[in-house]
Amino acid sequence: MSERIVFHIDFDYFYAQCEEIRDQALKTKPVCVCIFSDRGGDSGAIATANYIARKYGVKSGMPIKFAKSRLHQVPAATFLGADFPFYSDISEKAMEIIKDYADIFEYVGKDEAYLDVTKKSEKSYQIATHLAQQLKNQIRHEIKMTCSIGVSANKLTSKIASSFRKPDGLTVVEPQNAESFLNPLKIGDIPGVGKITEEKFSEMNLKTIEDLKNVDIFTLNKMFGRKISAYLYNAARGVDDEPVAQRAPSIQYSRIVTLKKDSKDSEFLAENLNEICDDLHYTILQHKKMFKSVGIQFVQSDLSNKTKSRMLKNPTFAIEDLKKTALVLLEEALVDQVMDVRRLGVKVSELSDLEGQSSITNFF
Ligand code: DGT
Ligand code: CA
Ligand code: CA
Repeated sequence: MSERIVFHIDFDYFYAQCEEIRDQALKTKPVCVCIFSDRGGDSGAIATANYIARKYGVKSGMPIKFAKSRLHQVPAATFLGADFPFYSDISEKAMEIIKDYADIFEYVGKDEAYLDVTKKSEKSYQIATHLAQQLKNQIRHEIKMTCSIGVSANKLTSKIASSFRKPDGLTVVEPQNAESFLNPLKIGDIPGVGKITEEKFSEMNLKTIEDLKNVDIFTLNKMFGRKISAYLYNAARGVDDEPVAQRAPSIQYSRIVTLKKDSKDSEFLAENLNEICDDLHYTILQHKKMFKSVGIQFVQSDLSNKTKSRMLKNPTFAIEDLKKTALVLLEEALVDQVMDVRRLGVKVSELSDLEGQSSITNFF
């Protein structure tokens, strides 16, 4: 494969940073985003935490109770329930910006993507570095978010590079520096190498990627089989031919609001729903989209979620279709509603472009 330049971009402490974007006052406090289980109280796990909370030892996946005890001496520490529609919204806005920087854009997940920028950078690391800096700046200005970018000749090295300096990092590894960049890193820094594999190497007194390079391919084969050992052998040398494959997120637009009061009154909720639909419809038109699926979401008084959605017969951009469907879903959802609703959301998905529709008759 001829020389490429590839970015890996990863948003910093993503869910927690989204909460900081919504409420700037959180920026100076430890913030933990929690996924509460339905058992109530503090049962559940930490999805992520900002870097202030991490200083106190809070980690993704940790029980909420542990995180609270680590932070018990910090009155400002804030624990928030995860608000996935809001994080998706921010992710979509950021991805819209990012994809314009790529020759080939590969969406990996809500906070992560690969970009092949070989053409856009004219194969120059100087131009590529400038491009990455520009991208970071644009995301900072328009989304108010920091991210970390790794730049190298392949996906593997760029992925390692993006997590090399976090948050707000930019790590450029030119091909001639790839091995010296990788050598001192831990074997566990190679994507896909988990705790168990790392432990196996550790028992052989192998810790760094440089140590791994001293293991011959036959030994690796015996330990892991052909496929994995080939991957490890190449990874340790910064070799990876995997192409950046065009992949777009399945886009949806959503709005969610916290109601003035917790309620399950259908008239009150319908009024709010109406406003949310107006707001959401504005976004749909702005992006010149049609939708085929409509959903509503309740965040209930205990922060648990309830969702309902419906597929329409045909794609539409009509606000009447949006409002009518959302209202039907609301009425259905309220039939057996026990708890009050704290937050109310509407989303549309199965989107298609309004432009480029072959015939106007499709609309009517
Ligand atoms: P970082 O290290 O600055 O990239 O921090 P994050 O929080 O962005 O970490 P990352 O990139 O591994 O994960 C992106 C998001 O995925 C994160 O904000 C929350 C979610 N997530 C990560 N780990 C877990 C986990 O163990 N459980 C759950 N439920 N969600 C997780
Ligand atoms: Ca991240
Ligand atoms: Ca990530």
